[in-house]
Amino acid sequence: MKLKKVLVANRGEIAVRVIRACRELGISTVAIYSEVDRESLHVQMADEALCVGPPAPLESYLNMDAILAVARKSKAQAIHPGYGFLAENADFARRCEKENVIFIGPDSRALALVGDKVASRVTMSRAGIPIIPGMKEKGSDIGHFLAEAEQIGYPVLLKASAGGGGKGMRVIACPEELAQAVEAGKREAKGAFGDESVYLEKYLPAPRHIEFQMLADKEGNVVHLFERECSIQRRHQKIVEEAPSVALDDALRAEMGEAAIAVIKTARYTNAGTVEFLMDDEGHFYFLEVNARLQVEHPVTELTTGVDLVKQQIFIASGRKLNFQQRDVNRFGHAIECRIYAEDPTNGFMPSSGRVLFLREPGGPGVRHDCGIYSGCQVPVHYDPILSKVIAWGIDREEARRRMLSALQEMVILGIQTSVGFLQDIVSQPEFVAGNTRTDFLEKYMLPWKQELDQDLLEAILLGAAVDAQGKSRAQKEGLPVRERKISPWQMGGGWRIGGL
Ligand code: MV4
Repeated sequence: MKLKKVLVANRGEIAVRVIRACRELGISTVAIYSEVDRESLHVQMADEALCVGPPAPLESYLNMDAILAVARKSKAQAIHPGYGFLAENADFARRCEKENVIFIGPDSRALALVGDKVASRVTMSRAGIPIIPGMKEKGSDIGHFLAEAEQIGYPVLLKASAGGGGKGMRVIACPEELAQAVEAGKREAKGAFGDESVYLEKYLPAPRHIEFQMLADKEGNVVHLFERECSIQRRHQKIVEEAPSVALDDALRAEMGEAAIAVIKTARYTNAGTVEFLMDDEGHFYFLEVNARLQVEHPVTELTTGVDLVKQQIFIASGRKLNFQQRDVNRFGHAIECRIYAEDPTNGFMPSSGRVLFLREPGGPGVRHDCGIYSGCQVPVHYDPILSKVIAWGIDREEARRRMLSALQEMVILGIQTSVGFLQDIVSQPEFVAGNTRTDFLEKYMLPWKQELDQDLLEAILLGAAVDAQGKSRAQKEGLPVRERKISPWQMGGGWRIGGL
């Protein structure tokens, strides 16, 4: 079936990314937005846009009734959920199935299976896929946990079965710590996922996080598009990702790729997905979980394989067979992605919000900028603070890294705090240059962090302040009110509106 209209159930840079893919395919798009996102970039870029509610995510981007009502009203045939929000929600996928709207993602059955960590550990282990040693059922009473921990061997890691992304995780070093950790973990899991089931795994110190990008059509054809390494994370938020991983050779890559295909086939999973593994320094790898969505870091795979993942998602959802096989998939060069967050790395990564007074986007050979903001836009406090992603491609890792550094140096965002300076420092670290990117990278080499005020940065700040002051004094001279929203060319540059919006 050829899709004519797709509802994009997300905001920010990923909504923009999906809208672009649709436009390229001649599919018209319907954006949804909350009351604070009326002027957001994704709203401006879509063909139609409808408000789904107040700023709180539960009342807007997570509001299934409102979103499905927009789908009906706009006659959209399919919904692309992006990442986060409803992307991995089996109930939402089921509701779409009931209402005959295509959910661009796996079906509700596959979503429910991969969303249950214990169930997928059992399923994958039966299929011969290596899993981290540990429990294959949800823990019951404290005696049960104690016996299992004894068998696994301390330290153990407590995880939420409904979780993912590290929420509710606790390292337990000895039996004395167990009871309290289990109680706290259950409470946290209940609060975060509405499900208090927890279980224990062997704790692996400082593993590498390696994930395989997968595509599976509805006829059972499955391919992998090689791996990404995403070991540089802060509180389970990835910050820098790359492809390929420096830790794999071709033999290990092929072996893990085979295992990843087996995971997807075992789960009878369709559409785009990611199979996550943890790997220790001896090259032992273990299946961790399936991420049932388009991932934030998908562009590093796109730049190294040439496959447009969003277009593939749309093709698969419309029932098309994959038009290439595993042997047709090639890798070329190296890609690195840095996530630009609205947060203050000098102040505990406090989220920053407000008006973007000025944006200069990075460019040049091999540089891609997936961006959800513009000069003059408002960054609300209510959502994930990701503003944009800079992705650099090079013939090898060092060329990609230098292009990344250059791109981050070009980039200017005035008006809010961002992670741009912090990222410049990460990709300049000797340990990053050497590829020593374990999950403990940030705490080991980067924290606490202070911005070094070099001459260029100082000049940029002074220029910004001067221009702002000039705008204010002119406003005063001309008898205009000096408002809280400061008058400056930065703001005027972005203060335009598209007619009708
Ligand atoms: C682990 C682990 C060590 N041992 N499991 C973090 C997020 C979630 N998806 C799984 N995570 C981990 N699971 C065992 N048995 C360490 C982590 C982990 C981690 C994994 C990948 C990247 C960054 C990380 C940071 C802290 C902990």
